[in-house]
Order: sequence, then structure tokens, then C-alpha cells
Amino acid sequence: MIRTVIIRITFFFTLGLIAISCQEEQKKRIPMPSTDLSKASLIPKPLKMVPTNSAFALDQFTAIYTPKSATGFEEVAHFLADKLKAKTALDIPVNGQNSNTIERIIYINQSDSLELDGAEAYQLYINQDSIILNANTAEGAFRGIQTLRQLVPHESNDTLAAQKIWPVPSGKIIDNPNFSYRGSMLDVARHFFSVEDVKKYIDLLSYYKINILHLHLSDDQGWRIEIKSWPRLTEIGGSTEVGGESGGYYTQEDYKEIVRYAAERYMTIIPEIDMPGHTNAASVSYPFLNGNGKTPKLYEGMRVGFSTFDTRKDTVYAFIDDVVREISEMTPGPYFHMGGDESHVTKKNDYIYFVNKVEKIVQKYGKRMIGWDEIANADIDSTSISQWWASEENARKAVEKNMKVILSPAKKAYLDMQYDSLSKLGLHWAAYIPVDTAYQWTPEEYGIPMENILGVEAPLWSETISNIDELEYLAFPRIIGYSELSWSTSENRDWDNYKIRLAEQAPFLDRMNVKYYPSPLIDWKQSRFSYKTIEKD
Ligand code: TNX
Repeated sequence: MIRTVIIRITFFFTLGLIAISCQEEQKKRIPMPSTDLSKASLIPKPLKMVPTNSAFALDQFTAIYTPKSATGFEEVAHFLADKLKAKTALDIPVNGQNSNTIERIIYINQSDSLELDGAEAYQLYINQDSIILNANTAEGAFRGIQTLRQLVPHESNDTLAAQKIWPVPSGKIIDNPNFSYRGSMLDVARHFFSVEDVKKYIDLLSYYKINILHLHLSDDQGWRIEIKSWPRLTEIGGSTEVGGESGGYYTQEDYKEIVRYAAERYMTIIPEIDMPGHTNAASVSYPFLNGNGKTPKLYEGMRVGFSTFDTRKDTVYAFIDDVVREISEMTPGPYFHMGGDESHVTKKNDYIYFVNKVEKIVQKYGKRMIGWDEIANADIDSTSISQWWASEENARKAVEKNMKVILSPAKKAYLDMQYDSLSKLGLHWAAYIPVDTAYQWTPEEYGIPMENILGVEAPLWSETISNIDELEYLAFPRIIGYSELSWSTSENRDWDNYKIRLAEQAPFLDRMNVKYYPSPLIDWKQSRFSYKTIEKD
């Protein structure tokens, strides 16, 4: 394999460059400490790793190259160069012309090798003088550069050479995700989070290879996405949030910017408009939508299950058609989430009628419908997807209908559950979820046949959090564990091994200014970056 790659490289470089590098090889090779790839703190853990106990010296004489014709690869290379610059301050050229000063290369290669089974698969070959990253697609290359970023040490080593170097442990990595759907959800309805906050979250999630961000865009307490044909939704429905704070919403331009930023990180945005329950904010804006028989008023509390759309009015479906159309037009991903949870004041027949109608609208706009587990009670298509949060019975019904299921069981995967009874943020209606409980369960053996599992998603509901620091406190470090639960195979997951790798994430999280919960279960690595937490006592 390495030989084929090397042959490819010789095609890519001029003979002159090869000749120069051969002559100078002896002189430029830096003695490397023995570095053991198998001890690298990679999360999620790759499928296979073969250490060769040497190292690649990342330094100012390193350059990145990509094949010119491969779509998206050059952008991936620039992304890597930017992130390496932020970490090391090195200015690493991408496809540069001036090869005289280059001694070591990172080659991000498009390869059609059959060994690379799947769009997100990649192989990394790290030698003393080259790093070769093979992927079928730019998406696979993007996942691969996250691994590479994690392999670059946080501190440089300047005892080995005149210049600063960052020794990257050598060896071979072969990787491919266990589940293609590795999700996170953010509730921007109970509390609104700015575009900037969402981007920071996306950037952190993508470092751990999470590829889905589901945005819960509407609820009783707020409507957060501009709909041009129904402007009062945001003018009125967007003005409130839990606890009387000021609300907010995304303009369509804002939403498109989130979608673009996520796409740059090979992450799909899934928009959710929750209905027929959780619709108070919509009904306050347009009272004809309301079906609970009371005059709707703006709501800033935390109760659930009191609102419903009127499911028997054509105008309600005309409204939904506009909403689904406008949002779908801005959403390149294949999914539209219709909520469907906790519609406690919608009669059962009305609920089923409603879900069936909305499914058709979603399909009309070319999307696959997702709904919370209750939707499996409707007469639903096998192409629609059920998100299991509460009811095993509903999850079974989905499997009987041969639907795919997203695993988000609240007692294991809810990021808004408190870590323990002392946690200041979060709820505990489903469970307390300390960092080990969040990690120590097996999605593959949770009662759903493997062929029905689409993937795992960790929802972050925002009743108790109102700013990015609080968001990060509940999400981190648990979301890092969910990334491993959905990417790595069960044979590669082990709490005792994981908790050591998790401890090593502290320098990254600190450098990114992430206010994670410093769980006492983890022996956090101290870092030279500032170490602050929002919980002082
Ligand atoms: C249940 S999960 C809900 C949400 C709440 C959450 C709080 C789900 C589909 N519904 O409306 O925010 O619990 O943990």
C-alpha cells in the first residue's frame, strides 16, 4: 500500500524536488524520540492503528500538497493549515511552488482504493519524512485531518533541532465510522444562541468527527427562524425565552451562514419545527393555528405539553407547507425534523392524522422526515426516521415499520441531565448522567437491530442554560464520549482507556476556551492554557 502511495507521489512532484530531497535526506533528518502511536490520545478511537515507533517532525520546513483535480481536497488542506497555525504558529504552505525550503510533506491524497470502504473512511501513513492521508472523498479527508490535528502535540520540542518541532508519532491508521449519523442537538428555542455561539459549537464538534447538528428551532417559548411568508413568527414568537430574557431569532441569512459553516466541516444541519405540540410561540403569532381552545399568550415557563395546532384546519397545513418549503430551500441536507413529541392535548386520532399530513408535506419538498419516537404511532412511511428519546414501545413500533431509529435515550444521551445532584445546571427527570454513565452503554445492543440504527444523537435542551459557557459546561466533556460511541466500534471502546484519553483533551479544551465540567472521575491533564471553570466551589 505504502508503495502505491509513494508511486503516486512521484507522479505529483517534479523529479527535481525528489532528487534534492534525496541528497539532503541525511542532513535534514532529525533524530526523533520514540513516540508510540498506540498511546496517542485520539478520540474517537480509530478502527486500526499500527505504530512504528518513530515520528514525523512537523516544523517550518513542512508543506501540504493535494492533487489539483480532486474536488474539495485543497479546501481540506487549507483547513488543516489554518488549524495547525492556530496550534503551532507555523505557516505551512498548501500546494506551494517554492519547494527549496521543503523537507517534509503532508500529502492529502484522493485514492479510489477499495480498502477505503465508505465516504468517511481514510488511511493515514505517518513516516519520518512524509504523512500520507488517503481518502476517497474530501469528506473522508476532512475526518482524517481531525485525527492528524489530535496527533500534533500541544507543546513543541526544541531540544532535538535548531528549530521548533512537533513530533507526530509514526505508524498507520485505518479508520471508518461505525455509524454514519453522529449527532448533536441544540435547543435554541428555550434559550436563543447566537450564530457565533453555534459556530463555536460546530467547530468543537467537528474536531471529534460529529457530523450532524440538529437545531430545535421552535417551541412554546420561542420561534427562532425567519419565515418570510409569516413574519409575525419571529416578530412576536421570537421575542421571548425561558425566564423572561430577550429571545432572538436567525434571519434566513443567519441560518444560511450556519449551514455554510457546518458544510465546510462536512456537518449536516437538521432543522426542527416542533409540532403539533410545543407550538405556543407560533399560535401567539398567528392565533388561527391554535387548537387547545385557550387564547394563547407569550410563555416563558418550563412546562411542556399544553399547546397544540388545530389539526383539522386546511389553513394550518397551508401554513406548514410554507414553513417547510422556506426552510427546506435553505437546507441542503436530506432531513426535516417535525418534532411530534409530548402532544398531550392533541387527541390521538388528530395526532395520527397530523403526522401523516406533515410527512407528505416534508416529502413534497424532497426531505426525509424525522420525528421524536411518538411519530411511530402514525401510519408512517418506512423512509421516515424515529428518534428514540423516551419510549421503548414506540421505538419497537418504528422497527416493526422498518423505519430507521436514531438513539437518543434520555437516561443515557441527554446532555441537559445533571451530572449529579450537586450540578447547578440541568434537569434530572430522566437520570443523573455522570461522565462514565454517558459513555458506558452500548448503542449496538440497546434493543434495536443494528440494521435499523441510523446512529446516535445527544440532545442539549436549554431550559436551564442561557449562554455559551453554560452550554459548554453541560455538553463537555460528555459529547466527546458520544462521538466515540457513534464513531468507534464496541471492541475499541473501554472506559478505563477512554478516561485517560479524555484527560488529555484538557489542553485542547482550554486553548479553545471551553468551560467544560471538570468531572472528578477524570484525572485532567494540566495545561499551560488558562484553566477556568464556571463552578468555583
Ligand atoms: C423532554 S425530549 C422534551 C423537551 C424538554 C426535555 C428536557 C423531548 C422530545 N421533549 O421538550 O426540553 O425533555 O430534558
